[in-house]
Amino acid sequence: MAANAEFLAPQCYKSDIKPIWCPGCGDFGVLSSITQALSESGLSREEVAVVSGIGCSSRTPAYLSVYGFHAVHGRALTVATGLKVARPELTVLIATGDGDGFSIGGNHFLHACRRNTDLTYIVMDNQVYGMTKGQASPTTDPEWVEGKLTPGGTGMNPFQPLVIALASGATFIARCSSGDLQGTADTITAAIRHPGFAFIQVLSPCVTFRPEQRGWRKLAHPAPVAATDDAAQAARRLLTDDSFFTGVLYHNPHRSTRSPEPVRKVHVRDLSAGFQVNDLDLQDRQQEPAIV
Ligand SMILES: Cc1ncc(C[n+]2csc(CCOP(=O)(O)OP(=O)(O)O)c2C)c(N)n1
Ligand code: SF4
Ligand SMILES: [Mg+2]
Repeated sequence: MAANAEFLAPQCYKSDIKPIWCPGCGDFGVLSSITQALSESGLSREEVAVVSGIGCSSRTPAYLSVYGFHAVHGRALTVATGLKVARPELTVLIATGDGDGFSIGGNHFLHACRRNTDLTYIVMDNQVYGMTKGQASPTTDPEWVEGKLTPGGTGMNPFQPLVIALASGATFIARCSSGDLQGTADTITAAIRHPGFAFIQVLSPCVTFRPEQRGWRKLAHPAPVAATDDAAQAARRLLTDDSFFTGVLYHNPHRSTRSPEPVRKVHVRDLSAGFQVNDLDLQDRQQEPAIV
């Protein structure tokens, strides 16, 4: 807990807005785990920002009383990275979904892992686009035939977010189940403490478009071995696990994050000096043909 920090109960991090998620949606559990983790971390509301993209899961910032930013689809990580660089003293979390994070935002995922900026990236994975009413996402099983746009299944190899995070350079990789409130809260707390890019895939059922996912709660089970800091060992484990191992699966505290340079405060009137046109520029311009 930060020195002199006043203890805030999990409930204090919730806003007055009532979630409009479908009854039984896994995202309720993730919201509770986030507030529990913020309370356990002893952070004041002013010390935290939660950024999202677009989707049911991306509604999360509205339900919290910390700083929030609802970015455009697929761009949560870009906004969060910029925020962390400009305000390094803030604890920045990203709460988003598999469509937002791995499809339209997939490119940013790779480079956020490479940069290893000190962020906590929580992806509520329900293997579907919930908000737009049930299309396949990158993590969807290729044989799922209920998708509105893919009646014969996608036939495509599912995206493996944990393996991709490892290959791209993330230094903290975990999987949780939204049904395990305390386990997810503990993992988020550990991710907040980790000084680098922490990625958490939370299996969070979409009970409306993937009702069979209600069974995930029972399938999820703690990984039988502790987290490793050996990338080759982690790769072998991630490629062979049953997709329901939970807990921190890879943790490398040795690769340091690059701390952003302190932001230089420049007065607006001093900025104009950089834009002054000198005599040489003017002479060049006079010789340029006019553009009509
Ligand atoms: C540029 C753009 N393209 C498409 C959309 C439509 N859209 C809104 S949410 C969404 C998918 C969200 O899926 P996911 O991130 O998995 O969130 P979920 O609703 O499942 O939690 C899409 C395609 C959009 N809002 N903006
Ligand atoms: S559509 Fe699915 S993901 Fe969206 S709120 Fe309903 S259950 Fe949750
Ligand atoms: Mg989704």
